Amino acid sequence: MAKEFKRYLVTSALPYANGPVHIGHLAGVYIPSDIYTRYLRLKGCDVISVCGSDEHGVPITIKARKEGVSPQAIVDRYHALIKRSFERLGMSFDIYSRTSSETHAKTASEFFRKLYDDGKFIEKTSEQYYDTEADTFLADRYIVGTCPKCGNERAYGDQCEACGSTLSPDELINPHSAVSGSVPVKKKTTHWYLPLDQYEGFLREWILEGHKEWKTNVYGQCKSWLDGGLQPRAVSRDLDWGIPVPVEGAEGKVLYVWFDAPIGYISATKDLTPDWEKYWKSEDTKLVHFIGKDNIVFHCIVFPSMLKAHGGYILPENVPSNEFLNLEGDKISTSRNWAVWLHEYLDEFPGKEDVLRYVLCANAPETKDNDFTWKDFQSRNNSELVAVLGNFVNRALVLTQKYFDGVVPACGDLTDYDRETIREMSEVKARLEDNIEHYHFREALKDAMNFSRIGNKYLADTEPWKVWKTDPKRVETILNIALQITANTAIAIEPFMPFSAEKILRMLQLENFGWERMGATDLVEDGHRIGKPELLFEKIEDDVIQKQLDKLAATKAANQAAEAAQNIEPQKESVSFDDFQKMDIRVSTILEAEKVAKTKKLLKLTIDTGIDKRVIVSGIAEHFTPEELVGRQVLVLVNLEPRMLRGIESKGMILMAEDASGKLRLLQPDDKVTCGAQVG
Ligand code: B3M
Ligand code: ZN
Repeated sequence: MAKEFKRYLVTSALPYANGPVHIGHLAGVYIPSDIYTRYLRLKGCDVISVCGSDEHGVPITIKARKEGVSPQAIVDRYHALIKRSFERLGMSFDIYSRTSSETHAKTASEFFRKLYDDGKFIEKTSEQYYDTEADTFLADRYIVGTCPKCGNERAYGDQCEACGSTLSPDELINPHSAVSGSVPVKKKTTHWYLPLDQYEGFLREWILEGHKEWKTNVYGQCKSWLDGGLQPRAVSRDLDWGIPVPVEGAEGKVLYVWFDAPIGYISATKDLTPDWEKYWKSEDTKLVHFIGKDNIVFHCIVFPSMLKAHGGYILPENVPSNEFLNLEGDKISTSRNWAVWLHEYLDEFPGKEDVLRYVLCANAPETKDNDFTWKDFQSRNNSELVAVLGNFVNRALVLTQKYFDGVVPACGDLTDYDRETIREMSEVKARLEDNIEHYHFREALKDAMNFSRIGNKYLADTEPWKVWKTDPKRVETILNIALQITANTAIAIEPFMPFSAEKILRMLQLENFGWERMGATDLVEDGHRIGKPELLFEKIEDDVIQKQLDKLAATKAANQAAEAAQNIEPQKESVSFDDFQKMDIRVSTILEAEKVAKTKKLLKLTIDTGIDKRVIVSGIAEHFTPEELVGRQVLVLVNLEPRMLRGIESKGMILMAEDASGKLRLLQPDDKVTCGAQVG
C-alpha cells in the first residue's frame, strides 16, 4: 500500500551559475519537476517547489579569472539570466534562491559545524599542489599539463577533454599552474572528510532494500556505487570562493561545493517559509529530488549520508533522475557552445514556450539518452500540437461561434456514440494520474493529449457541419460535448503546457477547474458565453528550422577552427635561404585526372608545369574527384626526386593545406597565371 503523505517537497537540481541553462537541463530536470509540481498543485496538495543557483565551485572561479572579473560578478550575471529564463518558460518554483545568500551561508555553516562538533568527520592532512607565485593551493582543475594517455598538452588535473580520460594531477606530464603558469609544488594541507564507508549499511538498507521502486538507472547506479565500496569524501577545499569552513584555523578553506549545494535546498526552503521544518523534518512529507544522472551519487549517497549524520531530517522518497539529452546527434556541451540555450530560444521563438516544453517532454531521456533535432521539433509542433490539439480546440470554439454565436448550447439526448465518447474521456484521468505519479511524463503527456485526440475523432465522426443542415438540435449536443472535452483538455495539459491551458480557459472564459473535475461533462454550463477563438499553435516553416541548423553549423565550424588552432604543428627546424632556393615550385595546370586502379587514395594527374607535361600521383582521391581537378591551377614542387607509386613514375608534388576539419585544400594563384611561373 503506497504511503500517504500530508505534503510534498519538490527540489530541482541547482544550476551552476557559470552559464545559461540549455535544453539538456530542461529535459533532464526542470520540465519533469515542473510537471510534477503543477500536477500536485492542481490536485490541491500542500506542495512547495524549491530551486536556486549553485554559485560556488571551481568552474565559476575559472570563468571569473578568464574574464578578469570577480566570481560574484559571474554568479550575479548568470543567476539573473537563469532565474529570468525559468520564469519566461513558466517554471513554477515557489522560490528560486541562490547559494551565495546569507541564509545559505548560515545554514551550510551550521550544518557543517554540527557534524564537526559531533565528530562525524575524519580530519586528514595530505600533500596538494600549491602555486607559490599565486600563493594559492590548486584545485585539480587549476593544474594543466600533458595527458599521459593521448599527449594533449592542455589536459586538466582531473580530466583530459581531448580523450575523456579521468586523471589525477600526479599523472600529468609537465604539470603547471593554470593560475600563474609556474610549476606547482606539493604542500601539506588539512581537510575534513565525510566517511561515506561508515554509511554503507544504512544506504544499502535504505536504498537497495527500501527503494526497489526507484528508476532502474538510479537504483542501478546506487548499487554499483555501493558494490564498488564507498570511500571517505572530502567536504572542504583550499579555495577563496565559497563558504568558509567554520573551524578555527581553517582560514583559506571553504566547504566543498557538493557539500554546500544540496544544503541549498534547505536554505531556500527557509527563505520561502517559516514552516520550513514541517517540510524537512516531518515523516509526513514526501521529498522528491529532480536531477540529471551525473548528480545521482550526490543526491542518493552523499547528501542522504550528510542528512543521516546530522539527524532530524527526512530522506528523499524518490530521485527520478533522467538520462542525458543530445543535440543533433552530438553531446550538448557548454564549453563547445553546442546547445540550444533557453534564453536564446525564448528570444527567437516568442510565444512558443509550450512548444519547447511539449517537445522536451515528449522526447525526454527518461530511461536512456535521447536526441533533440530541430526537424523533430518542427514535426511535433506541426503534426501534433497544430494538427491535433490546436485543431480540435479551434474547431470546437469556432463552430460554437458560428452556429450559436458563442453561447454554449444545451446538451440534448445522448446517442450510444456520445456515451461511448464520454466514457472514453472519463477513463483518461486514471492513466494520466498513474503515469505522473510514477514519473513517466512522456506517457503522461500522451494521455493528456488523448482528450484532443478523442475530441477530433468525435467531431470527425459526428460531422456537425453536415448535420447542421438537417438537425441543428443534434449539433447542440455535439458541440456541448466538444466543449466539455475542450475544458478537460485545459485541465490535463496544464502541468505540461501551462500557457496553452491558460489560453484555452481564456477563450472559454472560465477559471481552472482543478484536477478532480477532470472527466466531468458539466464543466461548461449551458448558456455560458465563450470568448473569441484564437489559434493555440502555428505551423513552423522549414526556413525557421534551417536558420537554427545554420546556427549550429556555424558553431561546429568555429569549434573545428578552434580545435585546429589548438593543434597547430610546431614550427620545424630552420633552413637556410640557400636550402630554400633549391626547391623549384611552379604554377601548373592539371590537364587530366583519373583514379589509380585498386587504390582508395591515389589519383594519377597529368600536369602542365610550363616546363613539360608530366605525371604526378597524389594521395588526394578522398578529398577531390578527378572531374573537379581538371583545369585547376596548382603549385607544384617540380624538382622533387621521382618516385614509383603503384608502378607509375610520379615526378613532383602538388602543394596542399589541411584545414580545421582535416579536409585538404588546393593552393592556387588568385588569378590565371602562365604555367611555369616560379614561386619564391
Ligand atoms: N550544480 C548541477 C550540475 O551538476 C549542480 C547541481 C547541484 S544540486 C544540489 O550540473
Ligand atoms: Zn587525453
